[in-house]
Amino acid sequence: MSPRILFISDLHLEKSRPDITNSFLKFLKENKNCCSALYILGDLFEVWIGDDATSELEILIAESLSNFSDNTPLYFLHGNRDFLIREDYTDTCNINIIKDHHTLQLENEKILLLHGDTLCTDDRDYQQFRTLVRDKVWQDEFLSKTISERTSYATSAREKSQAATAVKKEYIMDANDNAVRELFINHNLTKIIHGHTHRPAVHDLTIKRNDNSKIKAQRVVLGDWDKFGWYAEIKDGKLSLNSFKLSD
Ligand code: LP5
Ligand code: MN
Repeated sequence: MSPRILFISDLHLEKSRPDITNSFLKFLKENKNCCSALYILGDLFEVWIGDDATSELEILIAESLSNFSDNTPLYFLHGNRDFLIREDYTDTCNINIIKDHHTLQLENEKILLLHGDTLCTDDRDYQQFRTLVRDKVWQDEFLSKTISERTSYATSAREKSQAATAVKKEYIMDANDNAVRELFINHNLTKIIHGHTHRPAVHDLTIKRNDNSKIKAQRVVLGDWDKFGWYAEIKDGKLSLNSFKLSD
């Protein structure tokens, strides 16, 4: 049997959205034992302030992922909301952390997996913020604060982000065409899967190499789970993007 591999991102799980949590638990139940791997490409949680700040929701998700992983390997790469997830938590989920920009080697091809925020190169303010918060020294210092201090920082960061994104031009918050092209060329592959932009789509592209030769390529963008849940699937060697209505 050819492998069936699933990809999801941007669930933004949070206490105030039990519909998303329930739909995710159902998704895990339905796909347990009938796929060969599940990749979570970032922003599984709405906000993550440290592995020591887990409560009921995070524990429930860890148990459900660990249960799913009995027969199926699970992989996670960081998003811009949950980049502080570390092994203390993922060990309890039995999920493997992979690097953002992970090359998945299949029998006949390679697929690049990423969260997608690194492609938004026109968003200078965000890229500056990203560089700051991905720095290990900054992270260790942040994680040494009390949970209550970290909660207020995160709340303030969310408010600032919401204010900033409300007035940013749409194209600034989307993947930059040149960054996409460079990714295909530098990694020498023809398929990438990412989330983050909340613009679910399958982009069929023609990429012009530096020697002017052309290659056909595909960029699959996962959607955020809000009214619908989204997943990409590789089945019988074909890559597709799928959605379903969230349950209550
Ligand atoms: O997340 P989203 O979809 O709203 O927008 C993103 C980019 N914003 C972010 C910021 C996160 O939402 C903040 C929450 C992180 C949770 C982690 C908690 C621990 C860290 C606490 C940090 C102090 O990623 C947004 C992009 C958009 O995607 C589209 O790509 O545009 O980028 C911004 O909005 C960046 C702003 O332009 C500038 C940065 C605002 C944050 C400033 C933090 C200041 C800290 C406050 C301390 C008092
Ligand atoms: Mn994101």
